[in-house]
Amino acid sequence: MDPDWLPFHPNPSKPAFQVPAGAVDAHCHVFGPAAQFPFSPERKYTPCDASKDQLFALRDHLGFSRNVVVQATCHGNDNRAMVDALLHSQGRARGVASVSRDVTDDVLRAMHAAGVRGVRFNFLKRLVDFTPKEVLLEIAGRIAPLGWHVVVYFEAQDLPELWDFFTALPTAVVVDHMGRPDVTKPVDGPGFELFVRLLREHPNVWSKVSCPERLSKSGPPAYDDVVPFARRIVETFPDRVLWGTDWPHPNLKGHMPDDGKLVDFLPKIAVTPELQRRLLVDNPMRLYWPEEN
Ligand code: 0GY
Repeated sequence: MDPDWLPFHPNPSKPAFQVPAGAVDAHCHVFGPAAQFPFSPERKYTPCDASKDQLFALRDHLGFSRNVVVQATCHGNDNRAMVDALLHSQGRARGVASVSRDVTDDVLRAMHAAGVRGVRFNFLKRLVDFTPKEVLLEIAGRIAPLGWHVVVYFEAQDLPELWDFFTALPTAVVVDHMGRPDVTKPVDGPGFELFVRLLREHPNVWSKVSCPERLSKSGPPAYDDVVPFARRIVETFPDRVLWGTDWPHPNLKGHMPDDGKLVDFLPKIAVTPELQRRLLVDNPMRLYWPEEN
């Protein structure tokens, strides 16, 4: 099937910003190759193939040391492509899986051995069909004893309805892309304030400050309208923020970012070497490679 979104940038620039030694790209994906790892029949979009070798080449090109490979909806609950990437990473990749309530303990243990450290719950109606909250809570209860966390992806307008569910989760909770704020609204307005309150009142909640290319209305390469939002989260919660490229930028309409320019966005949202080290090294290492701390 032809891809129904843009192909990833064929030749990303070399970033001007040099990431600190040991930096982790904590949100990226692998897709297919479809001939080996077919996409889910229930998927809402069909991506391009984006292989582990291409991901590892990008990691090296951008100056990163490690990856966190996040299961995306186009592969459903079939985690084989992601796990295959972890197994071929020489310990330099960890993963976040999607599972159903009938996943067996043996499968969870095998994924743990491969490097999986979390499950992802996706609440975007354009990406997934509805799963009852009690099913998700049951899954969270199953993965908690493994020391895993839950990654959640939702849109800002759904936070009030999801609040009680998120705050009942028994694990660390990592929010994708700052809960997708409306960046045309004030950074200190009620919408984003609610998200800040979630992190302030719940020390187990973390945020990825990634994906300016999805959130921006002012557009590339500066993504200026996203800066105050990401900067506020980085400076208020410096020990609970993560960043990732989101390569290969699935399901992105409009423009395809140059990954080198995305890396050059980093010093605008983490403005000191100390904040940059926490965001790119200390925090992801604590969550995904705690045994090395
Ligand atoms: C992302 C964003 C998107 C896609 C998915 O799992 C997915 O399919 O997360 C999106 O469409 O906003 O983080 O990869």
